[in-house]
Amino acid sequence: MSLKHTADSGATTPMGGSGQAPKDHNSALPDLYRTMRRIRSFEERVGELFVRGESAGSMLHLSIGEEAAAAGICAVMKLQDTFTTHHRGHGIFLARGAEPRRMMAEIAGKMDGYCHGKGGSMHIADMQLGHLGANAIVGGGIPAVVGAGLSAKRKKRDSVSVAFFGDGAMQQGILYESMNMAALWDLPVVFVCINNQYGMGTRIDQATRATNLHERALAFGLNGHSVDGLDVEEVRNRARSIVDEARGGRPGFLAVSCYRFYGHARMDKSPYRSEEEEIEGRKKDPVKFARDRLISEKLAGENALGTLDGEIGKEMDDAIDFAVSAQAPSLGSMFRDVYAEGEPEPEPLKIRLDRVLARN
Ligand SMILES: Cc1ncc(C[n+]2csc(CCOP(=O)(O)OP(=O)(O)O)c2C)c(N)n1
Ligand SMILES: [Mg+2]
Repeated sequence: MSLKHTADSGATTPMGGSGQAPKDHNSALPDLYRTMRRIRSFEERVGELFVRGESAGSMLHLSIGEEAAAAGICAVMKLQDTFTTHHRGHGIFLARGAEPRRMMAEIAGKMDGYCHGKGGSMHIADMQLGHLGANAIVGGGIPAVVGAGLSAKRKKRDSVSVAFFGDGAMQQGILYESMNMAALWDLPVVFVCINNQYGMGTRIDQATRATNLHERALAFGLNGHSVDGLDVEEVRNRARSIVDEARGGRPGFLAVSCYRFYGHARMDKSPYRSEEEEIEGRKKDPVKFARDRLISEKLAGENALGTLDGEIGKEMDDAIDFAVSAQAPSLGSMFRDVYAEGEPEPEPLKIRLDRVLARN
């Protein structure tokens, strides 16, 4: 899938099926639903990759329940825009046009991955798609968009840079330095906080008294808003004005509230929250909400949606098969693409270790 599909052209193709005539030929909802459905299916396969022992590293953070933030905001970004993500960024990259095969291969630590297996789930990047990098340090990706925004402004490029991060980053000082500079220099930058209510096992109201997150951005002179991440169209509409205004030099902030359906990472069974809470939280399902609306608005029928789900399932099955059978990087390629061209490569660890041990 190319970026063209996810960029909001305003002219989308509603899905027919079940003999129902599409009602609104200009609705973006079918495309938004498709993006969210692909994210959900991809994440389910990532979980499978882990269970099969095929993922590189033990930490995998799924964005199930957060699909509307990724789909809604990426839909209003343009091809030339750039972004960074936090450690829970698979869905955002998919919504920006990443190929599932190359993403899955990266998560499996294989040569065919976006970073030849050296980035993995939490450090994936691709300059061609404007992905300036996922980052495992909470808040770590935020300052990079200020630099990208400054560069775009100085070079008079029509490009917005968006930082995606979790509610945990709202307690990090780097966010405030970044928001301050973006506001002071009128940079084309947007800060997006995906508020899934938890930072690992800590609920947001155990981490801060100030839970109206956008108010902090307002205090810095940003165009700050909050939106409910249940309704992807609402997210898209709110994001559109914020991103458009940022393009004109008014930086923005958007907090999207949602619920982290599962544990922090694959090993976490969420012992710190009750079953009742999880059942209630998972009712806030943006994929189901969009599906129900497609049907009630007669934008799609059950049959067409079933066919679409099947197609997406196949696409993601193919991605996991591809990743599992792909080649692992060779030991000799350990430092390739890690240092700038012309820089001397460091001594491989094993050689260094052997040398140190031989000295003692
Ligand atoms: C600076 C820093 N402190 C602590 C950690 C450990 N850590 C990893 S993820 C995480 C929680 C992040 O929560 P949030 O930002 O809300 O993102 P979410 O996992 O909910 O998507 C923490 C504390 C870290 N990676 N970086
Ligand atoms: Mg969180």
